[in-house]
Amino acid sequence: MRPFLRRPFAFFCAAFLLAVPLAGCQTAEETYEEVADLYEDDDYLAVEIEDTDASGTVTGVARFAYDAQEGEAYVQGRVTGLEPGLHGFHVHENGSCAMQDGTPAGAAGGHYNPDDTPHGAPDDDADERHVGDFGNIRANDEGVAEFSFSYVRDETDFDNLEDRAVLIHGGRDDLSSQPSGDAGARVGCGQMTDAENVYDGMLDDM
Ligand SMILES: [Cu+2]
Repeated sequence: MRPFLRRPFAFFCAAFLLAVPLAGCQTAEETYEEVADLYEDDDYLAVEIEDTDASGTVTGVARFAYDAQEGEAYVQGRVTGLEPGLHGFHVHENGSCAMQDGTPAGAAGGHYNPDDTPHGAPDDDADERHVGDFGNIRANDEGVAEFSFSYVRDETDFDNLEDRAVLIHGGRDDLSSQPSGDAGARVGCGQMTDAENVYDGMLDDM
């Protein structure tokens, strides 16, 4: 499954369901239910995103579930207080958002990259991207990013995301520059934890 296909298609179908009898929508609705199931119990990871410079502008929540059937990590989230446009979105090595050497969230370290592979796009082959590469999220004109996507990940790699930091950057990840996509400052950060530690109820309607 490629990013941004699964859920937006369900939205599309919902919007047109009343006007046009679309035979293909049955499948999309089933897929929607499948994804919702991933978040039914607390057996997934979640993160509360906070501003790294304590200005209080960037806040949000994201959750990561593993779809064993598809072999994919499924991600949903909502982050506000961003500049409009694309923002690099990664899992970094260390579960700390502390300032280090004058760098906000510097203590998070580099991208989570257990296999010592180059930085890449999140849907690149495993030897051409970091486990922590989740690409970009897009903020609208109001600075709100709502996202829902999935990427192929090994289940062990997924489990190892726990207790690491989820970072949102001020700029766009170009998905190729080494070692981290030239995505700019670390503007939002949070520690990946058990879902039961994070209130993510606002994502249930996504
Ligand atoms: Cu990053």
